[in-house]
Amino acid sequence: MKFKTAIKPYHAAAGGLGSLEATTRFVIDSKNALKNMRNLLRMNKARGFDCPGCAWGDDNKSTFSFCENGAKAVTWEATRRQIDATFFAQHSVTALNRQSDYFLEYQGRLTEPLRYNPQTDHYEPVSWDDALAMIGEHIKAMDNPNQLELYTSGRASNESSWLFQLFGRMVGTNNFPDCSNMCHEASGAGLKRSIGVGKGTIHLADFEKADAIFVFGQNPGTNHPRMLHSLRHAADRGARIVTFNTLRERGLERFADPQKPLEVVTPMAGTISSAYYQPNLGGDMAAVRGMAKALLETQRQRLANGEASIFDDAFIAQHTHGIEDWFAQIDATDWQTIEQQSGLKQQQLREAAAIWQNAKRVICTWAMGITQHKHSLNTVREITNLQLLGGHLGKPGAGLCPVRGHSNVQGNRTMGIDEKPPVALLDSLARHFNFEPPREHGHHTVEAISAMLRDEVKVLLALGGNLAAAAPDTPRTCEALRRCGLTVYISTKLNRSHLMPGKQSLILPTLGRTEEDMQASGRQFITVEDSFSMVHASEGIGKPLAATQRSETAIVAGIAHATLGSEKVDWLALAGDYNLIRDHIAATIPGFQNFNVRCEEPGGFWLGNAAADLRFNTPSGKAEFCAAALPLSVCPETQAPFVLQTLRSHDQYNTTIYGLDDRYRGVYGQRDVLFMHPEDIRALGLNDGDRVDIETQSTDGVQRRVEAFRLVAYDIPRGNLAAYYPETNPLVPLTRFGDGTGTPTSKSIPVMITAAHVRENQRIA
Ligand SMILES: Nc1nc2c(c(=O)[nH]1)N[C@H]1C(S)=C(S)[C@@H](COP(=O)(O)OP(=O)(O)OC[C@H]3O[C@@H](n4cnc5c(=O)[nH]c(N)nc54)[C@H](O)[C@@H]3O)O[C@H]1N2
Ligand SMILES: Nc1nc2c(c(=O)[nH]1)N[C@H]1C(S)=C(S)[C@@H](COP(=O)(O)OP(=O)(O)OC[C@H]3O[C@@H](n4cnc5c(=O)[nH]c(N)nc54)[C@H](O)[C@@H]3O)O[C@H]1N2
Ligand SMILES: [Mo]
Repeated sequence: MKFKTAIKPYHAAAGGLGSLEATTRFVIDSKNALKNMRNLLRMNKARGFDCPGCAWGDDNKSTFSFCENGAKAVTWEATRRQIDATFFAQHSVTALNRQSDYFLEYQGRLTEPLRYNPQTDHYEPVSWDDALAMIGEHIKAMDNPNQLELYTSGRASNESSWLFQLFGRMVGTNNFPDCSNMCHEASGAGLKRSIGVGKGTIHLADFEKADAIFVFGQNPGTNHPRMLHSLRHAADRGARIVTFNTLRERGLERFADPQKPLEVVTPMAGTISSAYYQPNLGGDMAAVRGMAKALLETQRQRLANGEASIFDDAFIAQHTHGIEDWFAQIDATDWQTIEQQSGLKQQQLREAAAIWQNAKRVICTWAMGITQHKHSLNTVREITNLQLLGGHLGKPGAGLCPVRGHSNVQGNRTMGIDEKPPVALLDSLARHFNFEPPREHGHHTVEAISAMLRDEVKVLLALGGNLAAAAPDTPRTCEALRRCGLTVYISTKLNRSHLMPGKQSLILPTLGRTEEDMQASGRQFITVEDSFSMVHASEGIGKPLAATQRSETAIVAGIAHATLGSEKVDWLALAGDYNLIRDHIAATIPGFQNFNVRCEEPGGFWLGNAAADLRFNTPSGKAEFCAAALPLSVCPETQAPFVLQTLRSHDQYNTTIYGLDDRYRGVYGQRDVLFMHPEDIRALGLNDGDRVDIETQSTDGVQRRVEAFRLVAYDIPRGNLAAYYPETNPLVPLTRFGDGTGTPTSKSIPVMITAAHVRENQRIA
């Protein structure tokens, strides 16, 4: 495949005509244009399927609620291209491994179960019965239940993930590594400690009432495009949008609604951010501390002058604990450290603090720019501190909003995909099913990979996802996967992980969310939970490509039946009627009483959030201020000249690469680029467009290096760099992860840059 490469700064607003053009191009390329147009019209509607893109909520008001990247997700899944045994007979695993991630998924949908043959190095067809029996035998042959790892990627439904955790626990393990371990773990863990629930506290409608919205470390123009509608409406009615982002991101500057014809054809785009700050990578905790310091200074002056308080003193007194310790910590933090770590001037932080102070209702949102650092947990807690100070919790138009990634990643955790399960969950499973679930904590993703490297993993079951490309330290992760006894991938499309087979390996082809799911009792729907704790039904409409594809729920039930039989649970009956699974969920998971009945509610039902009701499940029974000191440095342990973040382009969904453009950043036809400040390029004696090698500054003796990336001069603070994930995952050490989270530090990698000795024409596109 040949692509035309170019670097051309994008001057239009995000959304608009560019977005419509791209949507049309993807729908047509899917080879299924008519069906996909119909799909898009049914998406996120009362009787349709939930968008398999991001976890943003639906307002259920607009009749035409999809975005460009949701359209890509749907058309990518609902393609007519397919691969079967003939394809795998033609291509060995070694040969496929030379292809790009884009090539692998572009080949189309997996349609039949496949088994790896190590003698021939090819995947070969296997019957469902043989595949499931083989998994059951491998699991039964383990000498310890913790030799099993059950990985979940956040697209899996509530029904399939609930069944998956029950199965794992009945085998006897809590080894549930999941994509969330690499994603929003710091949000869950930080919020849990501060306010007693690890979820956001707001409703989608709160965006209509906020006076100020602070957006930390996220790029909604690409990753949550429907969020731009909420931000745009808020900005239009005069709310202040304050952005903290290391990069200048187009979507956070200007946005034209692609669903409003006038905005598409005229320059009617709206400004999003009224203030835009570009902190150093990892500098947000210092930035928020600086805002708090400015506010505390103002407060003291006002009180000395006999003026009114700028804090919500009644809220603080009634609902919080520990503010004095935090104030002492603020006093102990000097402006010099704040400026040095955040990379922002005292004046800028005072300005941001003034916006906060003048707003009656404040929302803070954040994503990976906050959660993928060493000190992420404390950064989430510092943002929470700020919100508590103003009583911005439990009232309309205010609150905390970690913007989740995968469309059901929050639901997976609610269903018990958790390597550190709450005792109450285990107790209720024990009661309801009359068995003794394991009590010791299991492995998170990095621990699971380490266990594989120690040859401790006999069976890896992967409910979706692509560990080989998504996890850090690519060569070591790939080696880890190859060391497993049996790897089992429940997948829609071919990906890198399948090409890193364990000693034995199976690929099980699954239906996607857009497709009709027929079981013994008839047509089924599944449920998902969005970032706002709204649970709703999703029903696929497309005809499956092949009768040999099975639903995720049916596959999990089949594995469980082959391993455990039907003595304690009639797994196959559950797969025959998902209402039965939902009855068990209602009986074992809090908030799901009457689940089946409530699935009928248009737009779904709200799970509730104790903290939003000002009930705090913390040791003090109140919201806890966190008095943590700033980290010693934003990228600890090393003195590297540069800090690199790994992020998403506009044409990708995590490890799924839809295309090679990153329109809003002006990159076309290529992904091996490195964004750098023009002065830094000059200081290295290089030019925009030169090729460089990137090497991680090592603290463990392992060399981590990628080669021949093209320099792109960009609006980014000096000393900070950005490049795309997953191409740069070989640079992310497995051994460096967030304190208290285990999340790889994908947004703060200490690196060195050297000129590459490769000429442009020697490179393969
Ligand atoms: N189309 C599409 N949608 C997606 C995804 C996708 O790949 N494609 N992925 C889904 C998933 S799983 C997730 S988790 C989300 C991810 O959503 P995002 O978090 O928006 O994803 P990233 O591309 O990692 O972007 C990180 C953003 O934070 C900024 N940033 C990085 N480090 C820092 C920092 O230290 N401080 C500050 N202030 N800013 C920083 C970057 O410049 C960038 O704008 O999106 C979900 N939605
Ligand atoms: N360097 C770096 N690494 C990162 C990140 C980063 O920002 N930088 N981000 C991290 C984050 S936030 C996340 S969430 C993880 C993502 O990690 P994963 O969730 O493991 O990866 P995905 O790329 O989302 O998984 C894509 C695969 O899922 C399968 N799939 C797609 N749809 C379905 C479905 O409906 N059912 C099933 N069973 N399978 C399906 C397809 O086969 C596809 O190839 O990556 C993390 N890794
Ligand atoms: Mo994520």
